[in-house]
Amino acid sequence: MNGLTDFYRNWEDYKYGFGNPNNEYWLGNSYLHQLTKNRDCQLRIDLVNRDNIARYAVYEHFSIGGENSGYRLSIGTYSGNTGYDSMKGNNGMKFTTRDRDNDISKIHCANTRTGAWWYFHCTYSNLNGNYSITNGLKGVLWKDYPSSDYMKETTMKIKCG
Ligand SMILES: [Ca+2]
Repeated sequence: MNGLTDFYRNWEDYKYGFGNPNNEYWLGNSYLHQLTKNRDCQLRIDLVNRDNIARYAVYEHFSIGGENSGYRLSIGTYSGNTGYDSMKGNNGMKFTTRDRDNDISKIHCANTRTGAWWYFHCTYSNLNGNYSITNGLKGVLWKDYPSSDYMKETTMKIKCG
C-alpha cells in the first residue's frame, strides 16, 4: 500500500510473518497453514492498480500446506473481474523466497522477481514484488489487469467455514 515494508525477505520471515497489521503486512505462512488446514476456506484478493482501478479475485478451497510441503498453495475455482486468472499457474506450487528456491524453474524466481510467492516458472502474479518498480517483471503485478498490471494496493483475505 505504500512501499515502506521490504517484501524481498527470507523463508523465516515469511514463515512467521512481518510488518504491521495496520500497514503493510504478511501474516505468516505457518499461521496460514494452521488457519486453513482441516477447514474449507475462501481466498479473496482485492486489488487497486496504479490507475486506481479496483478489482477482485476469489478462489474457493484455499489452503496452505505445512512447512514440510514447502507451504504448498492449493486453490480452487477462480471468480472475479481482474481480466485474467493470474494465479492459476501458482496452484500446487511450493513457496519460494530469496534464500529458498522451491520453484520449478531453472532460475531462482524469487531473485528474478524480487519477491516471494508460489512461483512456478515463474509467475503471472507477483503481489510481494517491489512496490517502486512499475515496469518489467519485478514489480507488484497481476498480468493482464485492465490498463496497468502494476498495483498500488493489494489485500489478501481468508474466510473459512
Ligand atoms: Ca528454480
